[in-house]
Amino acid sequence: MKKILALILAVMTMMTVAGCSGTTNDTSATSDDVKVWRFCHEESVGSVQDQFAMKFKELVEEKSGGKIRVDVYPVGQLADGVGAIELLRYNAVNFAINNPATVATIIPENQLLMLHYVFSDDMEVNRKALNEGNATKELDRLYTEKDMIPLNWFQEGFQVVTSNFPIYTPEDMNGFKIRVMASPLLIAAYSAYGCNPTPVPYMETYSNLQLNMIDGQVNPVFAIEEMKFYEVQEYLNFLNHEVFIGTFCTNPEFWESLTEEEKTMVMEIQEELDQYVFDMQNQYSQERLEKILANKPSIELIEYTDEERAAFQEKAQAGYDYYLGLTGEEGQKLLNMLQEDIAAAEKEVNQDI
Ligand code: 6CS
Repeated sequence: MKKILALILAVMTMMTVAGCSGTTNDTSATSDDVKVWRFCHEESVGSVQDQFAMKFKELVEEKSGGKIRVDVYPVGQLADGVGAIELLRYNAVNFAINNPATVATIIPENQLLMLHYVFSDDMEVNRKALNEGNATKELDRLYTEKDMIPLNWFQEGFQVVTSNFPIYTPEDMNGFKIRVMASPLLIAAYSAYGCNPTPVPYMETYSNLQLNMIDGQVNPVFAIEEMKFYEVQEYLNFLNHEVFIGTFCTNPEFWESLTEEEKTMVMEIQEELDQYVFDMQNQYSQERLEKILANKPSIELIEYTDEERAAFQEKAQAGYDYYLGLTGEEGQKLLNMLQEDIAAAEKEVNQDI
């Protein structure tokens, strides 16, 4: 608790020194009566999360006729992924994008979204399941109980394993020291392939790879490009086993302080952003891969046949057992819901074709 208060105090001081408003959604916050909303995320400038935040800023400022200003804090400037959750819950920031790993210790059930091979290979299907399904609605409820309100669940691309040796079978991963985000489920899931999963902060991953403290890591293509992980890795292994999910959140204290008009504006903007971020992650997955190949033509891409993937899928079952052991009935209910959501979305998308 003391640590959280110290973090919040440090951040508030930093924002005041930087000339930002002192209190949230407070019209007296700036001399010209402009309300200031604060938005933080952990990714680089120009990343998927950053583009989302900057578009949100543009739309809020435009639609409010300049009455609201959005200050975006990227690159974990205010706090790393886990720290940013506390800033959001205590309303030191008003909006944040987080991911299931950063919330894992607060809401273990949400690790459902990192189970291997739980999602479809078709991003449109996943989008429908995340937007319209019951599993995210149930997660919304669990998040709200913990002082976070999810406004949008979106994909940032498939997770890709990078390494200095080719990975064709789970056996090739034996003893592989892979950097993962700090989630107990991810540790269990990668251990099931024989890996030695090691949590390392995002911003320290490049230097850990460079110094051979770790052998590889896992992230979407756009992140592998912008964080330069490819410079110190030889293989991109496209297992398509996990989808990186971003959660755009606010908190109840801030939300309740908004007028009905402001709430409606935010909800309309998040709907617009849903299409925007979907198109962007699609475009980034292609463009950033081309950039990696242009900068490092020697890098090898490994793709898998259904049969080769089946060997990984079989091992991935241990991750499900771990998840269900950890979360019990609530976890089982959520898993059933997500699988039904994906099956229903698959049906709908295929009917549309
Ligand atoms: O791997 C990570 O820790 C980070 N990856 C991405 C794509 N976004 C933020 C996150 O913390």
